[in-house]
Amino acid sequence: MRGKFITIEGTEGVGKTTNIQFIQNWLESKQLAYLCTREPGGTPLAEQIRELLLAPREELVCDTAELLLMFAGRAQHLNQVIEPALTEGAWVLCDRFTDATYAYQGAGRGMGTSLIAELELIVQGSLRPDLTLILDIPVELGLKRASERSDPDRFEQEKTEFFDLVRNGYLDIARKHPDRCVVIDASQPLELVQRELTIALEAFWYSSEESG
Ligand code: Z5A
Repeated sequence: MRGKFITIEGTEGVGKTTNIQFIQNWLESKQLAYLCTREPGGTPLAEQIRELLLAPREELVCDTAELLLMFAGRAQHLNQVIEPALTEGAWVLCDRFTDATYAYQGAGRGMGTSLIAELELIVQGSLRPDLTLILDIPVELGLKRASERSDPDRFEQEKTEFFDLVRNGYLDIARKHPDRCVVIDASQPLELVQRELTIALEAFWYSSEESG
């Protein structure tokens, strides 16, 4: 049976990395074969594209170049890693996917949705995540958490207004796709965030067991 595709999303400092380990423990508790991966990245070539995208640089990166690099990495990642794993029956847990493109490039950079939707169709065909966990946090709190962690990459150097647009972009996606998106208040203490994650994962697990 084909595996399930779970993505985790959110703006800066929402705690994706922290909670991915928790989700991996949940997948193990269900004795599911799974693969954990990330975007941009996930294959040697796509990881090189990630380095190009995240490195702070003096040259201005134009929005279209940024968008195409995101989808170039995604095409490789899907072809080499995600599709083969799902076909073999493994569950795939991916740290960011195309919703990040709608939120960061579409809403944050102001590129809109139509070009992204075209590229999504070319690169992914009908493939979409089965479950998307959106960790939501007020932008100021997320930036504070992220700043205590490491030197800012090219995206983290953006202004608060950019991340407000990104956050609204994610909330729009959740409104448009309530069938697969669950928004979790990530400003809560970690135990409460993880309790909500467990509820969402268990509900998804039972519905996928029922549907076969
Ligand atoms: N990007 C894009 O533009 N378009 C695309 O299509 C894709 C990506 C796919 C790299 O992503 C960049 O690529 C990203 C968008 C862009 N922009 N940036 N920057 P990334 O996912 O690799 O980078 P990231 O957003 O910085 O993710 P991260 O490293 O996973 O960080 P995080 O979500 O903030 O997670 P964290 O390190 O677990 O948490 C941050 C801190 O908060 C840490 O000290 C935790 O201990 C703390 N924390 C976490 N949860 C809590 C709670 N509940 N309470 C208190 N403290 C907490």
